[in-house]
Amino acid sequence: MKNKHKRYLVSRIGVVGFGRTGKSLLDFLLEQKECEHIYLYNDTAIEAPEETAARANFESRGVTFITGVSEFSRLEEVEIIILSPGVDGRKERFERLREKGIQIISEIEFAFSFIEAPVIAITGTNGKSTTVSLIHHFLSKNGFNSFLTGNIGTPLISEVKNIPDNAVVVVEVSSFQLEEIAYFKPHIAAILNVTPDHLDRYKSLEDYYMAKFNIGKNQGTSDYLILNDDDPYLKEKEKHGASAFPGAAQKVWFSRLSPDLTSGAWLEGNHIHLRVNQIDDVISLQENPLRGVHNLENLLAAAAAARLMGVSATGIEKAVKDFKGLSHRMEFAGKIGNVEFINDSKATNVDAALKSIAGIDAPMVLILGGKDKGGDFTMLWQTIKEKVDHVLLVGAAAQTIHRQLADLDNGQRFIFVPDFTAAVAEGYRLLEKSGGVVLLAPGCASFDMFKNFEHRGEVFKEEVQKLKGIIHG
Ligand code: UMA
Ligand code: ADP
Repeated sequence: MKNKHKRYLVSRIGVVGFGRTGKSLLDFLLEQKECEHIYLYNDTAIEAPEETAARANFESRGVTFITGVSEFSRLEEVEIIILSPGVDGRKERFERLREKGIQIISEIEFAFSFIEAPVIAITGTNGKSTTVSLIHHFLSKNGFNSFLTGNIGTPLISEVKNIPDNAVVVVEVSSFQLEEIAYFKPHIAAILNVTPDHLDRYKSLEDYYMAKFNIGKNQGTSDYLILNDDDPYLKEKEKHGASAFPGAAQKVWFSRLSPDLTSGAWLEGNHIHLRVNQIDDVISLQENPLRGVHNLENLLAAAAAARLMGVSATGIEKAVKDFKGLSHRMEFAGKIGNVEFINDSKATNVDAALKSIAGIDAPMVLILGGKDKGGDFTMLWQTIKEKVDHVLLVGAAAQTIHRQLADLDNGQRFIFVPDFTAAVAEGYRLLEKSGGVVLLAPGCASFDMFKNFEHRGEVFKEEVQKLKGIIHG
């Protein structure tokens, strides 16, 4: 680990947010022993027993805690503030701090200043976790020392001290993490897609997309930016020529739908055709274990990134075969008779749900609903009409979704269910005779009924197993 710039280890530093990111930042700063005063600010009081224990531990090591919005102005005492991703640094209260000369950066910006190894950074509305996991797998299986971190669950800063210069860092980055970057410069970056999401945080879609485009802003001509040729917004941007995407990286386009790309990565039947740096390669997907059309897009982007990093096409092809899909993404959740249950709890926005539905060809019952993030459910209208026999509506957004899709309802397609026990039982009942798939692709966040999307997926799987027990005795 090096400190390339030395710029961020100042005497008085502030960390905002006492979640995974905040705690990892505090650990790191304390180990460095370079900052004289370390402050932790959190909007809400820290009260849960495991949290108070963590707080006491950090306090005993010299961290000053500031909690409660009324105490926010005490952050004026610091020189630099590092934000957790969940904290919106464009709010007026942070603007006021900037006006006083305080620099505000995100955790990935801070962490990056200690990394010498090449960084592969992946963003996009959907498919980030799957794609970074694929890249990490392709690299690891082919002799690279790969580190998988970021929004997928482990803050980059928590890995920094373990990353030797000869490693490769594969980092999933969200738009939140990209908002406050200054020098963050991945060697290979990708924008997988941009579709509406997080409209509870962004004023407009353009705002949200621009945060994602930040990923390439510091890239130079020897770096690469991988982009989705099938994404209407990205394609439209491309028409603006050199100014379309910030930064100077070489663009590598991938496409599931256009076999006529002249370079980049595209699908030819059951193969990926790669043409990067004028070299052609073909990768067979004959033994691709991943379900769903969207995963073909993730495979195209991941194969391009791994190839650019120097993994051979044969190496990628071998690695595809034994990739274990991630939990809660098109995950097989059980089978009762001829009814299969699929857990895509991570489909937390409308476009993800759309892709999940599109990937299934069987009589289908869809479980939709949860905490609404401002999504436009009318986008599902056509696909539901074509592919879904019944929609089970659950959770806080159930009425909103029903209102938006009411035209589709001939009185039979939509059914309100109170919880996941009822959803699983009803899904089974509806398909018992014909056979088919009960798909959990909620198109919403989980926080109305669950701790997170993992919790929701686990409950779904448990309910399937319970029902199986009841039916098979
Ligand atoms: N807090 C404030 N003020 C605020 C917001 C939050 O004080 O305005 C405090 C909360 O009280 C809490 C802490 O900040 O104590 C939580 O910080 P956080 O929300 O940034 O959560 P972390 O635990 O640090 O997790 C973050 C990411 N969370 C978010 O982006 C919301 C995790 O992504 C990520 O895995 C983790 O860092 C490690 O990098 C989760 C996520 O939902 C999975 N991401 C979104 C997504 O994937 O759609 C972007
Ligand atoms: P992210 O980390 O961006 O949330 P994941 O790989 O965890 O992405 O996938 C989340 C959900 O998004 C999946 O459950 C699936 O429904 C959907 N999805 C995955 N890849 C794509 C893609 N390339 N395009 C659209 N939807 C996708």
